[in-house]
Amino acid sequence: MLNRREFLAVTGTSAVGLALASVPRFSSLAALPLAKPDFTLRIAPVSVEIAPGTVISTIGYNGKAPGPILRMREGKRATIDVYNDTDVPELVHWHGQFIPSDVDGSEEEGTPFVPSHGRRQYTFTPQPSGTRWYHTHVMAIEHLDRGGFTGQFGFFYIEPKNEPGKYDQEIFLAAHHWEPSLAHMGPQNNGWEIAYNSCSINDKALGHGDPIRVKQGQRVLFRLLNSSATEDIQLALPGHKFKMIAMDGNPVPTQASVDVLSLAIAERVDAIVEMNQPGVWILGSVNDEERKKGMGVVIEYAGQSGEPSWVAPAKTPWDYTIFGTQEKIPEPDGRFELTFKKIPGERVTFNRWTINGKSWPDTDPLLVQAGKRYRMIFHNETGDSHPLHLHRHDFEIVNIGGKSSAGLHKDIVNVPRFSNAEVDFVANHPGLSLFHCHMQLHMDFGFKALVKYT
Ligand SMILES: [Cu+2]
Repeated sequence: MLNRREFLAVTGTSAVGLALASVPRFSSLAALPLAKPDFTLRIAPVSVEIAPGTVISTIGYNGKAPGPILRMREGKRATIDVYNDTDVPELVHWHGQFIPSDVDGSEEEGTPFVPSHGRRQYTFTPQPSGTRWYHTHVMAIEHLDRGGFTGQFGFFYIEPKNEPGKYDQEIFLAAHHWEPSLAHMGPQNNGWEIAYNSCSINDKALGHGDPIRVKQGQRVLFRLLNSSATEDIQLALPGHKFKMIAMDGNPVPTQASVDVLSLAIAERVDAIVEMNQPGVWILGSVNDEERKKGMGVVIEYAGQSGEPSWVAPAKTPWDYTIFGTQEKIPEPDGRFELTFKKIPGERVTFNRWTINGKSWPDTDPLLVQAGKRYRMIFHNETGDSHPLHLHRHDFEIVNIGGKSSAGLHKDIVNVPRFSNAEVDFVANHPGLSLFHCHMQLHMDFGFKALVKYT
């Protein structure tokens, strides 16, 4: 793929371009309630050495990227102080949580920014339980040192009353792409895309940092996150299978096992691996080039040593429906037909994206009434897949690419290219809720709409 790319001279590491008024340090402190925080996040520049000589200069949380794993208890109110030591206003989005719009971390919903060199307190009651994540929700536009391109992401685990499935080790792994630059890819009329120089799982590229140490016979629960701004990933661990426990934090009705995990942008997977093939292995991207750039981690059995092994898995199409059921889904009270199209950037700018012929901020709001069930019918008339996200609610997948499903609740649904999908949501969280594609270049260039309660 790389040899077909024509790299532009422009890179994303340019200085901040927006002339944002700087406010005095901690100017907002006086306005804060006095609640003692359960957690503190500090947004600040950070250097992450993902491999010897490969130092990523980015923005992170608490001096790290990814940020700390925040463990909360479902239903137990939590307060998080967020300090912003950067020169631009920031937002922290609590992805996959049913929380009020004013703390959800979305400008479009009216959440206030964390001011530059200021502080803001987020207080909410976490629900539902499961593997969620927190991340910045600012737009990047042409600034490849902002938004999802940065190290502003971390796990946010909401402990349920009972943990489904027994396991011996719990491992959180967040995959990310680093060092973005603008590139030309795809057809002649296509707009700018993004290429990356390096990748990591957590804060290390493949082959660097400590391996994950396991023992034969252990059941290891992997909580995986694709925190990439723009790339879907596929991961495999040769000789082992992943038994799916939860997708996007929600337990799946059918715990099917697979050789390869697909994670669209912002998706999470909780999967159990039985360690029954002693050796030293690579858990990594099935894409050779991406794995060489660092997308992987070494799994080392006790008493084993040597170079880690990689064996390419057989190609298998990803199919959400094997984790669902074929039960009957109730008829919705209303339907939204949504057609997605691309306005090509013609190699001189970014592509633009439309929902029913309109780009944000002109997209029509989806008007709902509390307590009712709605079906979103997606018509993807573009050559890209789109990881669609609805804030403050979850989707139940009804149909994906012509296959029906039930019982699969997700907060991201990746709609394949030139294909259709149907998802239901129950409008039971009044307040503005943002619906958007989670691909940074798509959300920043028009692919957004609001769900409004009437
Ligand atoms: Cu998209």
